[in-house]
Amino acid sequence: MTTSSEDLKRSAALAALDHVGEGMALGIGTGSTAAHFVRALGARVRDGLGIVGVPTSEETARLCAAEGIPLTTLDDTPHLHLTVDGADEIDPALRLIKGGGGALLREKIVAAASDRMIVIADGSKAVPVLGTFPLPIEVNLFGLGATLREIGLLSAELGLEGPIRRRLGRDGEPFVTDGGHAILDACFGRIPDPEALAATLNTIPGVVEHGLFIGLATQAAIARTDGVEWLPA
Ligand code: ABF
Repeated sequence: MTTSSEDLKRSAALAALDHVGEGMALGIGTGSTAAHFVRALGARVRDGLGIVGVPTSEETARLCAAEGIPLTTLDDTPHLHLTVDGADEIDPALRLIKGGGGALLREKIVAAASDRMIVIADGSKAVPVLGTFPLPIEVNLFGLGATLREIGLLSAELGLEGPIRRRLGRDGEPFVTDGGHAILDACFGRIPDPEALAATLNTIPGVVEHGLFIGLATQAAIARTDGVEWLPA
């Protein structure tokens, strides 16, 4: 029997669910892998598990509501025990690219409010070096052209070249995040020094947040056809 990519995503989600316990406050991720986690968590909640969740997007909030998962906010619950979320790329040092789903700002705020973050993914997301997946950068709409130019100039100083494009939605219109911002996708190909790029992006005023998650993930459950690999082992 062949194992589909959805089967693998579900396996990773179920592995993370084993780390969820009674009374936890959870950060709940966004994307198709996180959606498997939400559905499995919903089944546990309906069986009596008492948790409360903070969703990382409006989309996840809707899915949680449909599953009957009790939700709260970081205003009412500013400290979370665990966040479970997907990623677009994971390197061996547990550095991530996130934001392909456009939810990176809330995802990063929620992850930062959590004691632990488990990343769930199929094996295609594990890479030796970040950057094949275009890096999402969330920017304020004001001054977008100037911010894009500055990102290009400062990235080039780090030796990073490649097109930086404003993301469009499925309807072909400019994509707007839950926070009302634009996303720029930076196609660098390889990011040998993610810390340096993250530090540089953090200095640009129009950059709201970027998709480099460094020092946030504590574990990753990576599902392959022969089983779930945990990082660190
Ligand atoms: C979120 O969803 C994002 O940070 C990431 O961009 C995306 C991964 O989606 P999927 O699980 O559908 O590949 O976790």
